[in-house]
Amino acid sequence: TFSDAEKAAIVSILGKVSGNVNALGAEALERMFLGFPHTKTYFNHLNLSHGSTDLQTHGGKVLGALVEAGKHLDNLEESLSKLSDLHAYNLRVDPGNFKLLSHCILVTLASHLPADFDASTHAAFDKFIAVVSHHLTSKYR
Ligand code: ZNH
Repeated sequence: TFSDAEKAAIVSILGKVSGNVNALGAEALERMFLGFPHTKTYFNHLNLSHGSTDLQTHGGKVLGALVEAGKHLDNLEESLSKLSDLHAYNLRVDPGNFKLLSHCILVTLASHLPADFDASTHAAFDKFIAVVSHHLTSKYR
């Protein structure tokens, strides 16, 4: 659970992300695919080259899901339940990959919003992505 200060920091960052989810999401994915090439194996059916529509669309879905999650900070488990089913039962993404994508999202947002990413905002946003990732990987058997 999040403190009031953490909630304020998370909501503030997401407010600045929400108008630009495709581009920021594509950048985060591109950082993941370049830094950790094995993560590309889940996306054989997409065009992962720089600037592709697929990268923009999928990146927008991932960051859009975070923006949506930010509206349910007191109720993340339930609000992420469908997405959790998808990742656990259908996509079967190795849970270790969530740490890699989380890192790349954090770096992307920090580099685009440098004035916002003081240490406490960094910590709050890192915690937020970790909690989301926890819920998305909680149904694996
Ligand atoms: Zn994921 C999908 C989110 C992580 C892989 N995803 C997805 C979607 C979303 C997401 C929203 C869409 C769904 C629908 O359509 O319905 N993810 C997410 C988030 C996260 C994630 C939020 C964190 C934080 N994923 C992840 C990882 C991976 C993945 C880590 C690997 C590496 N996903 C995926 C896939 C898919 C998805 C493969 C499918 C795609 C297509 O389109 O096909």
